[in-house]
Amino acid sequence: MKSYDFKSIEEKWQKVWNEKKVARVEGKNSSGKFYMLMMFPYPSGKLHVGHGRNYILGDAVYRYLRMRGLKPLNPMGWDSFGLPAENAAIKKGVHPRKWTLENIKEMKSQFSRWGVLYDWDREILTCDPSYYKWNQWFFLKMYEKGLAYKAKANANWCPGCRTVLANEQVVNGVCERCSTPVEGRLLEQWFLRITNYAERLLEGLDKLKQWPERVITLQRNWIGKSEGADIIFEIPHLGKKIEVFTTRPDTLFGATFLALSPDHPLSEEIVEKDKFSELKNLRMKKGDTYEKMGIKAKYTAIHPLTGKEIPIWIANFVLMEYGTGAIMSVPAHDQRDFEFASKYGIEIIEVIHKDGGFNGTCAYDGEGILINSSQFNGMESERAKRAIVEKLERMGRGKKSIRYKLRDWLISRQRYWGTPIPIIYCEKCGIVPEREENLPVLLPMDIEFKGLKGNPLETCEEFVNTLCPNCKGKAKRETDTMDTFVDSSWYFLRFINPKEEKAPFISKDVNEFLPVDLYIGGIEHAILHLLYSRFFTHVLYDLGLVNFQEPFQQLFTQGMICKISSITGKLEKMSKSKGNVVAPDEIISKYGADTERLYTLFIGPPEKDAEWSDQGVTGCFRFLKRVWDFGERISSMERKGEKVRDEKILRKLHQTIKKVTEDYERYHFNTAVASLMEFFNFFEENAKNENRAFLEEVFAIFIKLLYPMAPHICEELNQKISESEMMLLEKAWPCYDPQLAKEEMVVVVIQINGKLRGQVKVPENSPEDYVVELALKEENIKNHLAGKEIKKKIYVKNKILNFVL
Ligand code: ANZ
Ligand code: ZN
Repeated sequence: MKSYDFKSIEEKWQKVWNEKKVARVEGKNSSGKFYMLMMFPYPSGKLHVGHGRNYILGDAVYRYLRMRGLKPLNPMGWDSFGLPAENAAIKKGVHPRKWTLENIKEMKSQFSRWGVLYDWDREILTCDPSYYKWNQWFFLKMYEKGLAYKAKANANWCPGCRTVLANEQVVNGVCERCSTPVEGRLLEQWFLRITNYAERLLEGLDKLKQWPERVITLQRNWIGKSEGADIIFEIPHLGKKIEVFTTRPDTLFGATFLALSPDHPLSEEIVEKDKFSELKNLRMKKGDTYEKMGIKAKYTAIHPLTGKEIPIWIANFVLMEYGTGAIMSVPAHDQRDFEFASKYGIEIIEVIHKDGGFNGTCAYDGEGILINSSQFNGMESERAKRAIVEKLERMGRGKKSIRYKLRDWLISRQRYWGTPIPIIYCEKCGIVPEREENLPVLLPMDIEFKGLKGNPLETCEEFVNTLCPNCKGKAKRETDTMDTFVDSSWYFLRFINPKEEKAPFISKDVNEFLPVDLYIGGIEHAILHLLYSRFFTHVLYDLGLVNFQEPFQQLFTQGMICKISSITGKLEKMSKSKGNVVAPDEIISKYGADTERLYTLFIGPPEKDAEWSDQGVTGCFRFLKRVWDFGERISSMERKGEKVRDEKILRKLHQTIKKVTEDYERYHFNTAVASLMEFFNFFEENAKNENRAFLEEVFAIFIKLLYPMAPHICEELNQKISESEMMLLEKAWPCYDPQLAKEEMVVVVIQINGKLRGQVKVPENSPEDYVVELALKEENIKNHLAGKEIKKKIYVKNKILNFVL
């Protein structure tokens, strides 16, 4: 008997799959289209087993769908612009392109060693001019439509690196790279007007029935729609008005002061000159993480309904980015206002009454009956909101208003390794978009990186100096590059026509293939990437380039793999920086890729985080070895006599087909593995008869069920025992006989402290959880357990469940 030589088996099949290009899809497939997609990776270097989860899961789905008769489009590419490449370049002096291409080569070979299949003929590279040209083209289209614009915005500026940092690159107020204190700077930057699409992006969420609820909620909160009113307060001494946004116009009579953001355009006009340094200080300490602080203004405002004078404050908890950057403060009914008013001794008036409501120690922010509100007294909050806004509207002092938390998308990066923004500044004509026929605006390659500071494009004469497309006069190019989220906002469209030179894609083809039927990726992309991709698709719909508005029909987000960190000693997401990385190469050379794949799928429910265990790996290896040995045993048996069926094994087999099929349909690979292991144990134990024909029949089905998860070993065994040349990938998924798959029902008696209290009827071999769940629904059991604590549960399969109190 040959022993399980995973190394040569895996190499052999990987070669076959590669050479035959088994995952290639040309045009629309006759068996119906199915587009599945794994979020494409950033080529950061070697992948670890945590990354593997995504790709292995996707590959198991892919192979399963193949056996169900589909030939999904399953492409792969590289999200290959971005900061790590540039940082590596500055540190080591290698060009970002070189660094990136080397990583891609390594990662591609890792994919191959995992045995994951993609249509590599469609591979795309976002850092390639043939790709980023279309980022520029989309930018120009959006510019034409007023969806791309330039404005001043606050940015984190590191004087050390002479560059803008993303929020996550600022650690405790200093630059994560050079530790220089980061400054706030107003810079001219480019934005995409995603806020124009806030309502549509919100409405679109209702149509995404096959997205995880959690992601829908995250997106909804991110867009953050609030309905309320804009109310105008006059400042007579200044002859100006301040507009506030509130969701609670019903509390208007409780507004005892106005609070303005330190960044509010009127802030400098309304504070005394000698308070300017204090104001500056407030600007550095904005938001909820700081203690509430304020400066009293020298002017007062007039309450629109009472006509009373109320003070104006500059307050650090009011943000310029939301609403109007100014609020009416109602300390009795808003906790932040309450804390601020308490600190500075400002008047507090209760206007919403409710039993257990405002009691003077903290704000009551619920609804209730209006008091201290003149003619509105006695009204319910809901009605009062409408009545007060109507009154303000009649007076011209306010109006209904809807606000969103969503901000426009700041796409400017003062960085090299990204798509140049195709804009030219002409001495005569001002801002001029580059002409379409001049695209792509190429990123210059000839740059010295070692020890570099700031954006090298700024000092690259050949890049910056250009001629105006309009007047042919002297002009300079924009040196900002685009956020890399632009690249990933439409790559799923490019996969349809990856080599098209005249357009980003061909609409007719894209409309046939999209939306993506199944999108698999990490929950960390729940907000930005998915929102930006949805935004892009809505815009392309409006441009008439695609005929659908939502790009991803079904979304599956897998959990992360964690391991105890050698640095923090805690269970952490697997990552290089935590010192808890397991390299696939190690596992593959010791046990083979099929073992890694099987274990990765067995590790737990795929949507949940899971802890990597070395014992789990060896367990899976031993299982595959036994499967191999069994296959060897069958293939060494003689074919003689008639097929003799074993009813018991057949029943179990068909139950397993049913169970595993259902698991695959829901991507519950972990329970599919468990069922297959259980079946195999049963099969081994009961396969006493030496009838090859029957054993072979059962085993052939078993390896089909195992195949999507452990494809190499199964292909090899299939070739060994079956007479046809057909690969498993091409074979059909097994069907079960419903009669045989029907599970026997058994009665489990329920005891409490050893006394018989009831019974439940359940399928044979039901797991404990399920039986407990049913038992707890029985009236009699509920009564006996009421108010008592279950100390222990004793479960004897198919017989007894005993609750010990
Ligand atoms: C008066 C009021 C009374 C408020 C009350 C709340 C309770 P959401 O739901 O998040 O939209 N607000 C408005 N703009 C703000 C800004 N730029 N910075 C900080 N706070 C701001 O919340 C809207 C509420 O948050 C608004 O309604 C306003 O306070 C505050 F009993 O106005 B409210
Ligand atoms: Zn010009």
